[in-house]
Amino acid sequence: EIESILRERIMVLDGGMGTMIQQYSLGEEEFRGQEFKDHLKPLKGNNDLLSITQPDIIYKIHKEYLLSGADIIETNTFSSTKIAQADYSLEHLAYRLNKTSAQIARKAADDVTAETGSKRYVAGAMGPTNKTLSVSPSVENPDYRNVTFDELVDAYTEQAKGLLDGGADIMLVETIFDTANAKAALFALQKLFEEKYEPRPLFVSGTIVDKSGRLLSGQTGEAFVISISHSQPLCIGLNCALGAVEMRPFIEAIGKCTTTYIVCYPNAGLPNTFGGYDETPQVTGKHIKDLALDGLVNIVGGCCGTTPAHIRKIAEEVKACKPRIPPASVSEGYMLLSGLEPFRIGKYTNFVNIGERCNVAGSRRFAKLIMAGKYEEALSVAKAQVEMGAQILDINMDDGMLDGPSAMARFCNYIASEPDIAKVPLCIDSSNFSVIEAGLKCSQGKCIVNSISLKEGEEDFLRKARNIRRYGAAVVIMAFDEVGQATETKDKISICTRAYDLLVNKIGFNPCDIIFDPNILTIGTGMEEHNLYAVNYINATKTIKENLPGARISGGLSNLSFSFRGMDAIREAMHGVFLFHAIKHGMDMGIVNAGNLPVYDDIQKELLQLCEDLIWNKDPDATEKLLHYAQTHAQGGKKVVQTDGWRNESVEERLEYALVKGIEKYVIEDTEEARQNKERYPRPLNIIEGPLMNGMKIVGDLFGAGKMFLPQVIKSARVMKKAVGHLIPFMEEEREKLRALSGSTEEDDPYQGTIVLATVKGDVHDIGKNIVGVVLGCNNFRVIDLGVMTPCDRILKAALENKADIIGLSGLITPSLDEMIFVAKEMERLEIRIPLLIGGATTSKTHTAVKIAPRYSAPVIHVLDASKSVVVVSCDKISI
Ligand code: B12
Repeated sequence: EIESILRERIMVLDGGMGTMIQQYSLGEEEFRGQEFKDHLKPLKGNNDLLSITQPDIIYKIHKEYLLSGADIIETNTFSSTKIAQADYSLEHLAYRLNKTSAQIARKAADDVTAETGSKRYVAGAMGPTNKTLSVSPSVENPDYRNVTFDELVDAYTEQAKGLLDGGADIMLVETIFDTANAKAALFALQKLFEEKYEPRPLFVSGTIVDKSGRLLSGQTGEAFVISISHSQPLCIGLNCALGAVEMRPFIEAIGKCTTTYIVCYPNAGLPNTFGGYDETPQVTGKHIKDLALDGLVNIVGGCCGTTPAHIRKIAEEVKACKPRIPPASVSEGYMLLSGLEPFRIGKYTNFVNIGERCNVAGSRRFAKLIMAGKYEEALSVAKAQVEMGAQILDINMDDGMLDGPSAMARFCNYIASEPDIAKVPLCIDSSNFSVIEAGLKCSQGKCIVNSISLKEGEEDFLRKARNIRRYGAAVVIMAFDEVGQATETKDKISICTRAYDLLVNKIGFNPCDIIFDPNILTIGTGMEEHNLYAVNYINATKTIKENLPGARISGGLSNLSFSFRGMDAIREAMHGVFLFHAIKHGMDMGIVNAGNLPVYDDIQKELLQLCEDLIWNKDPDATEKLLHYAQTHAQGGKKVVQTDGWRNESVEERLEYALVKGIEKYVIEDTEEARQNKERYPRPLNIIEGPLMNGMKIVGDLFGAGKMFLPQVIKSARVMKKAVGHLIPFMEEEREKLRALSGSTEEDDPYQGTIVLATVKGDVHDIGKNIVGVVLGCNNFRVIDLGVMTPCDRILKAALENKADIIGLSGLITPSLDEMIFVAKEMERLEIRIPLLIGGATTSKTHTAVKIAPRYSAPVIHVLDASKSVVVVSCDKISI
């Protein structure tokens, strides 16, 4: 019913309750009423209690909002959980508070429905409580929490029961500043809807605390949407903390990443110095109308500082506006995960590295630290992996000497305290389901569970899967059933197919949340029956990917080479070769030691052939031969020392080699040698655009072909940056010379113009953009470089503040193209009239012309490389 109204028009929610109550200037006595006159603690300020002690006032406020045009009113239950009521020693009252409040709101809504003939609804409000699951209240103990997930689920269950029994039509989890708390509320609601109550539409509303665009617990809006979407809300949105103007970019960002309807109920502007709100109904109404006119909202209302007058104005303003049409699909076919930041695995994602080192069974160093209780130090293991390119972190605490659940919870809490680590999603890894649950209960992001299987039968499997879904996680399914672990291709396929069928067709599990692990088993053991293990994995992977849409494939790589323990060079070569083929056949991700994977093309030819033979089982003596190789060639299996033979090549070849291999040692020396060759490279920029770009192109090709992995590309990027860094002073010197030649002095305005440069939101590539910045800087442009992952509003704000003459956007991944379109659209909306430059490897002349330029009526120019950027920005025709 509500959904059909939402398709037709923008609905209106009520405004602030607290502000309205304040107008009654109630004293302690009125808060207490008859019933609580002897209560031991002060009760003034416990607004929710007024539903019991002053029900007429609450009814009147509801009615005022309804008569002002609100379609939906919120129950007076923001703090009606036993956790929040404990402040007043009224925890025992929680159920009654909720039921009574819902009944009052129900009556008000029904009365106004009868009076006006237009149907009104009651939203059962569930607030965040006064405790946060993701943030420690103690500075000294980052892992300490003053509430548990289970306590929150229990409290929210009781609250929800009261609201539902009292007649709420909608359940509204709101003012979320910690997604983990919200996940507990959603967990409670999902369980109630599965077991006891007819499901009601769910609205989920987060609170972005400031202009950083993050919740208090550190998540971005998009990561928040990913973390709560498993609960299938009808509506997602934002409320509180900001006014409509400040909220706009975040509402827009959220709207772009969800197919749900959007609810927006901001404060009446930002608070003044006394904490009050000055924004008038007219101003709030206008801002909300702007959002509506731009098709960004489906439900609007107000939060702190808003009154029935605000709601009346808002209702009037949006009456004639069309509602936002939610996109039919967003990230269709993508696996969506989140830490503090979103992580989308889709077509453009290369192999995903799951860092394996935070595993007590797999890393001696990590195990030692955990056993000694040195969790803070153990965090450095996690951090190093993220720095080396791990995009997800596997955490495993399976050791007989550890209390698994508490070790897992403690480490996850520590991770939550370290944003550089917490930004990536976690993979909670255990063979014990209670350890898995302990990890999920401490993670605000959308995690991966590693793993469950059909080992204990279907019932156990589905029970665990349903539970995982309530926690909002993706899941790894091991190819293991009641009979045992699948080793043959056909068994791997049939177990995975059966599991998929149960998950997708029986319980409606999202297929994009399923990852199969068809078991990477050890080869080269000397036992004939193990010879086909790698082949079987690869073949099963191919069939599973072809036949089970949405599902991904993962695996633990180190198992493969277990029989070559102690021979790191051999093991790494085996891993490199295996991954190269498995990825081509559909392997999406793997638990690997990020940073220790060799480049396929780098593996010494003879070793490569031996690994190929072993993996594809082409030679019955492959194991023997590989062992022999290890003993004779690789210094007892230790890593093969890199020789300096390449140093004899030409400088161009040396630079290329250093980039591809990620060797920093000689790069400055070589760059300098190239620079000295003035005949070939008259300008330093020629070196960047020549040998350095050529090297990066090869890196890109190898990366695209699955022959190089992210950690290695990071190394290449460092080498590139070092080389460019060496050239910068010379480019500046060149600029000074040119200035002197042109006769300009220091007193003259040194700048030809100002350009704001940024890599767009969601994109981390900055090498190209930095070069453009240097080149323009050296050509007398004032460059304001906003860095990477820059949201549109920051770019435009910087352009306006600095009176920029040009905006330059850089982007190297496919999603950046859409972001660029968005920036162009926003520039048009805000009537900015300066030229927009588009650059970066994925951008193109055609895309710029067909997709970006039509969105913006001022010039939009695609620029192929940094040297062209000078010509373009100096061209009179583009300035207006
Ligand atoms: C280095 C690199 C990385 C480094 C980036 C380090 C850094 N600090 O920049 C790291 C390892 C972090 C990385 C990460 C990823 N990368 Co990457 N990366 C590359 C690589 C190999 C080289 C890019 C580069 O620096 N080139 C050299 C510079 C100088 O060239 P350029 O940027 O094009 O810039 C020139 C011009 O385009 C122009 N220009 C650039 N910007 C601008 C702006 C303006 C205004 C103007 C005028 C001109 C201009 O001037 C520059 C100089 O002439 C490319 C491969 C490639 N062929 O591009 C992949 C590549 C871009 N990456 C890719 C991918 C998929 C990723 C990841 C998603 C991988 C993953 N699985 O997670 C992540 C992205 C995460 C994210 N959210 O952004 C794909 C993108 C595919 C796609 N179409 O989406 C590529 C193409 C590789 C591939 N073949 O698969 N990557």
